[in-house]
Amino acid sequence: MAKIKAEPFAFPVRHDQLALIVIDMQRDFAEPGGFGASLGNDVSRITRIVPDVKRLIQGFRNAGLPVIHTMECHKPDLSDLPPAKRDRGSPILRIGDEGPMGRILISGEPGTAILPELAPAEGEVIIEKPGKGAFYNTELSEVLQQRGIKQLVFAGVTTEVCVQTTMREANDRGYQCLLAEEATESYFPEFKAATIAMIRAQGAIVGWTAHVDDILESITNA
Ligand code: C5J
Repeated sequence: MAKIKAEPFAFPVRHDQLALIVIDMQRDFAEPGGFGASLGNDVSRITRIVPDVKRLIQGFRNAGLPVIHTMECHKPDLSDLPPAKRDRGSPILRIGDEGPMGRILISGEPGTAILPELAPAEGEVIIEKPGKGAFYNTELSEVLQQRGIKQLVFAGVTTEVCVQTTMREANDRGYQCLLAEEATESYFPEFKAATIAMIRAQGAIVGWTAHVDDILESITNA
């Protein structure tokens, strides 16, 4: 069995069952005027990982392996946005409000789009998700089952919110999950570090973590 160098121990990879899932690399989380900034966050932390996410995506494409993209967003009529989510906290702009990049986190708006450098290629699956986890109220389970995918490499933002939630959902559904350390980021460095530690603690209780170079070496030599 092929292995990817990982923590807390090598990841037993099956290249024929492997996909990359890129979580929420959207303008609304990475650019001034978006949702992340409206919550008071330093969004420049997010754009810094773009080159690592990009080379991971390119590596999967070059190896002919699936790349799945997710976007956190809601229907224009807000019917999939619980008031408990919309009304939480005191952001400058709430989900659905008109901002400099269009309505915040609404499907089809310019700010909701994936960053142009990481734009999905023709034929790649894009999952629009109303929750933090990508399995909740989406077609992700069916997409993975139809393609025989049983192992997921994770990239994207934010590490402790949508990435971790989706990893936990996937782990509970029987998927083996590997987080690409340089290709994920949080607005809070301490939350990223804590998430990496808790994912791989207790014998990979949620999953594995690995460096982008080690993942790329494995899929390049597949
Ligand atoms: C957040 C996400 N942080 N994509 N969304 O609200 O992690």
